[in-house]
Amino acid sequence: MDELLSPEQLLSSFSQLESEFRADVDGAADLAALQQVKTKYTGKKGLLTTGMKALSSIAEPERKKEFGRRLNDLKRAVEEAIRGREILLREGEKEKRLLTEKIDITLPGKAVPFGRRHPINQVLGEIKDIFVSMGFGIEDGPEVELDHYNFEALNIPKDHPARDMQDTFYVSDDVVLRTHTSPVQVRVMEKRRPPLKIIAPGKVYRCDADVSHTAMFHQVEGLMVDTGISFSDLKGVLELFIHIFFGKETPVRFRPSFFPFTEPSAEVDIGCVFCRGKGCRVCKTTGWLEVLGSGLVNPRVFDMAGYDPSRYSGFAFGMGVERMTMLKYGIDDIRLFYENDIRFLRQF
Ligand code: 2NM
Repeated sequence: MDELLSPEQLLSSFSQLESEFRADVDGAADLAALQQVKTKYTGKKGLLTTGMKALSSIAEPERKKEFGRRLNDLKRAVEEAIRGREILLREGEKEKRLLTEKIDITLPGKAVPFGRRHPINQVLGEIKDIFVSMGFGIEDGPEVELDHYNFEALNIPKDHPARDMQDTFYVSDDVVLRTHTSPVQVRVMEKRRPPLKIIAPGKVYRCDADVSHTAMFHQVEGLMVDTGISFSDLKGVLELFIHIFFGKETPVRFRPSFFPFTEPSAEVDIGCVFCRGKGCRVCKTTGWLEVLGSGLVNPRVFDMAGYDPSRYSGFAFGMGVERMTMLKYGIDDIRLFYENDIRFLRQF
């Protein structure tokens, strides 16, 4: 069929095509076979395509016209037959798939492994909720902090051991990684007038690492300032917090201590959760565990923040979230929180 045919040859092969294409189309058993039939008739070198080219060899206009019309009709018929067959074959293949690809919808599904919040974040959320329920607002600030806010404004003197390179990460001479979240509270005092009732939760950094210390840990510090705030307010708020967090039967005591930013200062102990106060290795036989530092804000801190110490008083406190979590769940090594051992983390 490649070389040009005479009009007579053309006509005879044409009649043959008319009678044969249906058998070809209907004989195509699948879509691949049908594609071959498609190529045979309407492809670049297909019978109909070459037929069209052969039109030019017919000299007589009437015959040429007649022949052209029949060729066009035939082309339409072929294309329509192929389309029809294609629909039929697709239906059939779909039918076959539906029969063979049956799925058992009664089989149990694949279990999706659920993640959970890190225990430190869970406890951090619990602590925040307790203070929010008492009317404290939540504040945050930079983790890379000026020496001024981290030490100077908190009345921590230049020769204080906390300022040592051994304990503090220095970024430059006057910039440090904050060693507590107190600088957040200093920044808030600078911006706002009393009354103030805030907590500052967040990450802090100390150059330290053993079973009870990591270079990064979490703190929640709190500050309440108003006229007439006394040590009773401090005791009331912290006792209530401990009774909600550890349970209302937990023994609490306040023990005199010292911080440069509070005067007087107190450390808060709870009855040892490991030995129930009998005395053990963890509480070093005292029956008590230290959980919080606290005190009435040092007038010098108020002075530097621009608050009049003769008019305002306030209390402040601070706690380590990792330590609170360890005591709540009886964990003896702080490093477990940061080893990403899923067997440990899954228990919370
Ligand atoms: C503690 C213990 C005692 C404290 C003091 C202040 C501020 F900014 F008001 F001076 N914020 N936090 C404070 C007081 C923190 O942590 C053991």
